[in-house]
Amino acid sequence: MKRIALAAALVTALAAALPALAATPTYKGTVGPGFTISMSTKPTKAGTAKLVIDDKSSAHNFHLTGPGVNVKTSVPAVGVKTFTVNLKKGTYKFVCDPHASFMKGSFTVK
Ligand SMILES: [Cu+2]
Repeated sequence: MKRIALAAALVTALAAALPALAATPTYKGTVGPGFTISMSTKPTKAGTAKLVIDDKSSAHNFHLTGPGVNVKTSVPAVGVKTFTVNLKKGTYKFVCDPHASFMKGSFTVK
């Protein structure tokens, strides 16, 4: 009986934890392979967000800065990198550092 009670308690704890995890919004960013940088959807609300960045070029990177956030992929690295950030009110900018004058974008959190 003890084992069943423990299992039931675990299921209850997991059920309580899962919606919180699932609620973290995920946003995708892409840089390369050409001279392009973009986010398919942009965050608009403050709070924890997961950024999945697909860096497709060894000549570019994805660098996001804004209130409380400064995350980037490295220029020579290629691949998918995930960042968890705590977004606050304000404007966030993403650039490719070597080509920041024209490979850039932004979004505003309200
Ligand atoms: Cu670039």
